[in-house]
Amino acid sequence: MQSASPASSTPPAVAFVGIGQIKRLGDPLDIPAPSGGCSTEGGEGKASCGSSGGPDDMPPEIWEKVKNHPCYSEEAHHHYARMHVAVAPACNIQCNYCNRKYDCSNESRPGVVSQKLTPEQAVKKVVTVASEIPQMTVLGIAGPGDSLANPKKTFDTFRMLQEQAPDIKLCLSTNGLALPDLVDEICRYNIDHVTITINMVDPEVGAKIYPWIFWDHRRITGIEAARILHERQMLGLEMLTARGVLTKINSVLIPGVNDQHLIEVNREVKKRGAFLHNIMPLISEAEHGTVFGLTGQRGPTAQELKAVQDACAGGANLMRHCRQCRADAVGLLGEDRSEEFTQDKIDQMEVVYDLDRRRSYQEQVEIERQAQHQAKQMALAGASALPVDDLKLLVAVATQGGGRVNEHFGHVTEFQIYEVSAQQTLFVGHRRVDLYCQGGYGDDEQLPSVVRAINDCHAVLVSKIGACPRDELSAAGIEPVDAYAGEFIEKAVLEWFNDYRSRVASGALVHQHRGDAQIRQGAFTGAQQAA
Ligand code: CLF
Ligand code: SF4
Repeated sequence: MQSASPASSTPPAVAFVGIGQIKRLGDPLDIPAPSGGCSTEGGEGKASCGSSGGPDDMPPEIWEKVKNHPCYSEEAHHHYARMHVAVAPACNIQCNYCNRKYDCSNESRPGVVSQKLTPEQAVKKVVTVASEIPQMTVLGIAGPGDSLANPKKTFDTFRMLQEQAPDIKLCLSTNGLALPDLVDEICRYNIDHVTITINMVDPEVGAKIYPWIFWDHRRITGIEAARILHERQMLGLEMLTARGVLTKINSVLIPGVNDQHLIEVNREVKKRGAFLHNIMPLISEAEHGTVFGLTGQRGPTAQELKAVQDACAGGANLMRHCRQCRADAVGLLGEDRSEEFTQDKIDQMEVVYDLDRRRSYQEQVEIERQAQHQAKQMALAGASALPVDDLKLLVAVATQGGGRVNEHFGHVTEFQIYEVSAQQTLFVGHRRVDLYCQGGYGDDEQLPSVVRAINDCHAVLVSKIGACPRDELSAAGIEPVDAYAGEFIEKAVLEWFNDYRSRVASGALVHQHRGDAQIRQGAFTGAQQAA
């Protein structure tokens, strides 16, 4: 773990401008309660809903907003897809992890240039995708620059889409500089979900991340730039909270710059009503041509990322299923179908926006989710019938979606990782791996890297597995399990866990701690999958 930035431990000397008020950071705010809403107020340790919450954890009107948003609900990301349209090329700030030749790395993996669209092209693309993929429920504008530095293109897209496809949820992501001026516009178009990238609440930390901002018709640098950005971000967040817009905060974890400081960020955004906090690893490579890439600033290891996330427990709820997707991503999180919807292909497609078909698909999904929820509750009841212990371990799951164990070990490009105890199963992340099965044959050279990627797990649940990987996993101490093929994931994980505990209790098995995993970072893209 990197040491805390010296600046992060001292309270900032600057004041920030609230809604018609001036307060010092850390002072209590008098913001109105979110209109309805999942309260994030309260002291640390107070339970509140988050991306892993369900209908029992939040008011019905909030559940309505999040239940089919794949980023705001962890459960939804197994079933529902999002898409982004790259209509916003300009940006009003500079981040040291960004190279303007590439997508905005606040919401996108740097290194992949998007096809930029006009609002008209974008709307046609969304309607086309929604006709083909009924589980696509959310349109996000996340770059390739900043959505609110391009307000006309962003809001024209939302306005036109709302007229043509009113059932699609609207979502945007911003660095926050222009946000306070545009909150009314955001509310006018019923944009219920806004992400603000907040990497600091101390301008001295900010000055290490942002070399300049463009503000009030001039370029401003240094601590002054970071201070203005910070004040605008806090004000924008407060204004959104006051209007009942669900706000997610993205933070890029930069070791040695803001790692420990993000715990304070988490606290401050919780105070201001943020719904979720998504702490993402810095992706930094020299070939991206960013300041951080060229100066050798590294990204965090997966263990460092998890340590900061765990240290935020009790604060704003964390999102842990982010895939750092591209500004033109299409599909379920973790898959990218953008290649199926390039402009030339869309020009050839006949589009019929069939709202009934979309609705009936989504009704089926809701039935499936209810069954999934009930199965999980029953498995949890089974767990609590066993003697109490404090065992908590990780399980890797091979899935191709739908919330079920339904992928062959050899076909996995991403494992989902669950932390399981007698009290709960919790999605804690994903692990990208190279395909083991190449054209019908297992690639034995890949196998050790797959094993290393899940080396901290006690078991891997798959729909099927060959003899060779089965032996290698067992030799490494990871139990290969295909007994739950087709079952709901949480139920399967809990049932395996109960069985494991019974074996330990009977002496048939000695419980042992696992080692560390070697985890690959970065977004999952079609190109990487094929490579
Ligand atoms: Fe897109 Fe972002 Fe909306 Fe989601 S993504 S604008 S909130 S619809 Fe999601 Fe992608 Fe992570 Fe963003 S997985 S990078 S959090
Ligand atoms: Fe790049 Fe996004 Fe930062 Fe703008 S806000 S500089 S586009 S990463």
